Amino acid sequence: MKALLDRPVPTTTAALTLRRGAARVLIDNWTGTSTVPSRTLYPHQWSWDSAFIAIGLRHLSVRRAQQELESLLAAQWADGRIPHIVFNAAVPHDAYFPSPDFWQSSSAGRAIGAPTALETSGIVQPPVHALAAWLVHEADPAESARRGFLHRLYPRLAAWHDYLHARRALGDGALIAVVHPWEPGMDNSPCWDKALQRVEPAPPDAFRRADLNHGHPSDRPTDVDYGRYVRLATDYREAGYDDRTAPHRFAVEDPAFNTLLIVSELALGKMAQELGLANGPHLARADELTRQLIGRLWDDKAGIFRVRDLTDSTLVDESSVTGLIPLMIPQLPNDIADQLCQTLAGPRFNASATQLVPSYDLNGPAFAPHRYWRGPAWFNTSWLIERGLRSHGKHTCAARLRQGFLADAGRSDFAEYIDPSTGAARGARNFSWTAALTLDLLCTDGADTKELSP
Ligand code: 9WN
Repeated sequence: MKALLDRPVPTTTAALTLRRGAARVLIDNWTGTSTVPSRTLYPHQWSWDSAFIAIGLRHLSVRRAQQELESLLAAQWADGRIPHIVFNAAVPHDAYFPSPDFWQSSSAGRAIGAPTALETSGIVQPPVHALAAWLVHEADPAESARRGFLHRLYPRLAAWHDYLHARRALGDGALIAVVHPWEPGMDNSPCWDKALQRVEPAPPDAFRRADLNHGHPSDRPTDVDYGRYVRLATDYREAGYDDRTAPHRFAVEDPAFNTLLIVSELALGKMAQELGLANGPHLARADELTRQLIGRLWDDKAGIFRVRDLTDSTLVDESSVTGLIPLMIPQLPNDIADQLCQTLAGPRFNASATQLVPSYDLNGPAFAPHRYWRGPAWFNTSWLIERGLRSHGKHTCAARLRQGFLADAGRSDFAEYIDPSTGAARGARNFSWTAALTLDLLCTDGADTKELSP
């Protein structure tokens, strides 16, 4: 454990204290093979959490960061999907809902290649993994080469992206659709409300929530939301998790999910180059997805990207943090990047109590400062935006966001999220991605992000 704390670090006392606190969270949340997001609320391995965690762990131990990603990929399905949860068999079923006996992956998903030796969920989360793998590789290229890290990861990550392109381009073009509100990782965002209205909630006595054992009901999604989540997941399971036959009564194109795929395609392009392989489809896919993201989701009048509801093919008239994350795309036209920066600094997202970016329009009709993804400011989305600002040369805004992030992370005991109107910590404390991304910001300290430019 001491060795983890001994890698080179920033030197001011405050930064050292913050770094030690963040490292402590990651050490405490390590299970031996991966890191739980939170010891209380989320006692298993989550897909996009592990990618963010690996990005931070690389500053403590590159080997551990590699293991974080490799343990997740060990649960990849034969059709290429990376499940959103990998269950730890040693954790009692009632510690988290929905548990393995709800998803039944090894039996219900068997025909399409779910692993038989472990249990997972059947849905996915945003594809930030290839970006994470590339950043882990770059932290120590010699160690990466010695262990054949990219060599092992590249085909698996390519299969993951192939799954998304082959099975999830459900609209009129190449953009990927998410089919459950847990898939974009922003569970109860107001952006899903309209599409969810069409889904009949499962009755409350059909399931028992475990999140309320640890989280406050006013912070968490409502029971009606949960009923709809359960209904959608049950329908998917009953179709054997097969996208060719599943009803997918909720299907939306989400800007952040597609942005992370674009950035991860660029990372796969870099990996192919490093491995001396042909470039593959990655750069062409990134270009085409970017073109369609702008064509299908950009709302020029509102200065933000919108979610597209595929049932009636309309843009959802809500402004959420998801619509700012395309700033991460290096080839985003300058005029769009400029408009996104204005939106970020304007009344919808400029919170009084924090520099972090609220998850939803502060003046929007559904704004709720405590309730999960309906207002609170999350650290991972702010980390993505900080990176985007830097990649577009907006260094002053990026520095302000970075400083605010670090101050709030320390002050809040690495909270899951904070109330943007009071700055109060909410949700779980000692939350892994908050700690991991704190380490990353401390250790990269505004370094260039040009590495993914095509
Ligand atoms: C459902 C683990 C996950 C994050 C998600 C966040 C929350 C789960 C839940 O926790 O979702 O996947 O039970 O609410 O919304 O982004 O990956 O930290």
